[in-house]
Amino acid sequence: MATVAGWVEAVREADARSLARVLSVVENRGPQAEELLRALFPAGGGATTIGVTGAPGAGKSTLVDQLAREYRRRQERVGIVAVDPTSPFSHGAILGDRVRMQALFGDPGIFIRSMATRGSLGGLSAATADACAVLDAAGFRRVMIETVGVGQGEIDIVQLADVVLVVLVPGMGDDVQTLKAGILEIADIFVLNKADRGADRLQQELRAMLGLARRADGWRPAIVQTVATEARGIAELCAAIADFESFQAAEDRRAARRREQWRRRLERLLRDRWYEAALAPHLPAAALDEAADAVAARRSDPYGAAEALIAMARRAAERG
Ligand SMILES: Nc1nc2c(ncn2[C@@H]2O[C@H](COP(=O)(O)OP(=O)(O)OP(=O)(O)O)[C@@H](O)[C@H]2O)c(=O)[nH]1
Ligand SMILES: [Mg+2]
Repeated sequence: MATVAGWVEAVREADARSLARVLSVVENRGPQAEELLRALFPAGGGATTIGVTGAPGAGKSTLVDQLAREYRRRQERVGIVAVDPTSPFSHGAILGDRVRMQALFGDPGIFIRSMATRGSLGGLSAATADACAVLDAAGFRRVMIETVGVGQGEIDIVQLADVVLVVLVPGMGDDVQTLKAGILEIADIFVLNKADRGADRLQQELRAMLGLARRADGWRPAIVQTVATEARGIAELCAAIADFESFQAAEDRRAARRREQWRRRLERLLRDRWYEAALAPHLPAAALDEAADAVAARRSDPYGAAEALIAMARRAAERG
């Protein structure tokens, strides 16, 4: 079955073991991965991709678990991609046990994939996007992505998700003042989890801060309090997600957001491809190292070094 046509068939049938194998092909970036993704692409686009990000330990996995179960109760098929760039060893523990058990014990409406941490964050984010594309093509109507909001992670989720949930926790250094500027802007919905510790003050502060900002699309991010461990606030969170989906459905906002996401991803793809096709083959293996040495020793500056490398590659290409 190790042909692309076979893989495509397996994705259509969406049985867990075949899906896992297909995702490994994609994740390992094997020679068939691109062909496979191209073959699957036309079947995608039907999923609502929900990104869940927040600080380590905020309760993201517990929330994803609860949301998944709520969507299952509503007969929606749920795919979950858990990205954990910080701890490659905790794969078994990434998701809450309940939904994992439900998947293990044969509910074909739930599929869970943990992304291994290999290579760069950039590579990881491409692999995550591709994993979501596979689950989308496999007919999961809700595809949830859990990422820890460190470094670039939370920004990448914006490039991928139709809906972004930012999970905050009261009294965990998540004071609104200390929130990184970027994270306020990416949230379509704020989830104040661990509300059993009292989240009213955080909610007030957040609301005050959001009142000052105005999003380009006019959406006012919802704020929902949850106690994920007790399934409290989950129905409200589903309702908030549905509200945002209705908002996006109007005036083709979702299409506009996706267009913008694809434009950026295409740009990145073009940059990579151009570098690989037009530049890298024409540079001697040592050229980049030598240039890095020179910049580190301050014998040249990075901009000059980049220009020099491009000129070197051009000359080599002209010589054929
Ligand atoms: N008191 C309280 N504890 C919670 C709540 N939600 C989750 N927790 C606990 O917080 C801890 C972390 O929960 P996780 O769901 O693993 O958090 P996470 O954000 O996925 O963590 P990482 O993936 O490691 O970043 C666990 O011990 C949960 O039981 C909540 O609403 N209230
Ligand atoms: Mg987690």
